[in-house]
Amino acid sequence: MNLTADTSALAPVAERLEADLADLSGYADPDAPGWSREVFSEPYRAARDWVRDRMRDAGLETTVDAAGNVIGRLAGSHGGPPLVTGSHTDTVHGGGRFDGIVGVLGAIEAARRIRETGTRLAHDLLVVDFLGEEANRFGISCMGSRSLSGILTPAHLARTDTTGHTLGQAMRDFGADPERALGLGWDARSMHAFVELHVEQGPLLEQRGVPVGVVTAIAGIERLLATFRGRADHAGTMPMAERHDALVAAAEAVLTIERVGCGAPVHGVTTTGRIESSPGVYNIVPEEARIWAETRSVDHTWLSGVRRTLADELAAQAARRGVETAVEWLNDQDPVLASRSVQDVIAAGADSLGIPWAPVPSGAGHDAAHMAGLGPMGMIFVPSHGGRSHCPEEWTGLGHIVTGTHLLAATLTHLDALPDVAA
Ligand code: HGY
Ligand code: MN
Ligand code: MN
Repeated sequence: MNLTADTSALAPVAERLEADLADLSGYADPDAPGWSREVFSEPYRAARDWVRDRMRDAGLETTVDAAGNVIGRLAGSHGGPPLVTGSHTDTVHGGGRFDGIVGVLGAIEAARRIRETGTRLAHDLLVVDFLGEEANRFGISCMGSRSLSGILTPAHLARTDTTGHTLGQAMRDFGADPERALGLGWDARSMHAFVELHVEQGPLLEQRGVPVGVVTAIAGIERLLATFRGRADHAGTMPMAERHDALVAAAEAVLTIERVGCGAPVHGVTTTGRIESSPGVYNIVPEEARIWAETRSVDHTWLSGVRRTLADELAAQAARRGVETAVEWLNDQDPVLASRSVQDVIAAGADSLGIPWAPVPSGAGHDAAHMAGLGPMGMIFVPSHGGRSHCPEEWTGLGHIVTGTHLLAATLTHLDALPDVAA
């Protein structure tokens, strides 16, 4: 791919990026571990006010849409379908300082460098801090990008947390307009292209000693709630062979879920995140148990196969113990391929800047997966130390963030120069 623009001048101002990362990390829940900034929390609200100010300082015209997405716009010379970049600033409970944050602050710095170098883009550039990317207490992830891609539904808004509060109420309390958010969907192909900078959240780049990943696909996510119904009995008198122990059946299922998750051809994982049983006392054989699990893969066929395998095996294993099962599935998202064209532009941009790169799948979900419905999508990964993420130990060195931000600015400039970007 022959790129025209010389993008070496778009290198970020490392000290400014470092200061932004430190400032944003300061908006965290003092009573929670790590750098917790969960969606709808007060630290999250304050952080987004700060992000909006940073966008303004960068010369972006800022708005907050009905879904609560904070959007900064750098006007292009001839408008048309915008170039879009961005990520999220909410964290998981006990999260770190880089997941999502690198993509928002990197995008703001890229926009600053494009302006400061007098680089005139043809297309408008939109920098987005998407509302609530992380799976929240309502069980819904990527609320802001779902709204923009037209897949936020009334059923999503009606989902309740353990207190009976609905997602719609939480969005309203936060200042969003959930009913209008349902109709916010942009038209398909309404973007020139979308590129998200993100930390890898896995070990591949660091293990290979490569500073940049060009994402090939984003994993699909299927979640399940399995309920096991056995029989309560006296724990001291009922012989072992005559029990219908729901918790043992659930524990066996957890090991089956782990076994089934091994051996995927490209990328596939399974995780049981939670187990509960009742009545939950020493001297009664557990009558009921529940497990919450998920399976992910970039491979649609493998993912569908795992659903069938788990449904069959969990029921058969429990039945051998005289325990009934019910498995509810929730599709969080399907696997999404990154645009070949955008991957090629990222790779060519890296080559022109002398940045080594490698193609990598994303086992993590991202707003990019939903934005792919609106135009050609690509992602740039930078390494996560030890592959750790969704924990206070999450770490990505400033050098990697500077490299990724430079490549983001270059990629946006190269994409802008293309009359059209193939999906
Ligand atoms: O769960 C995920 O993959 C993402 O971090 N929300
Ligand atoms: Mn993320
Ligand atoms: Mn995350």
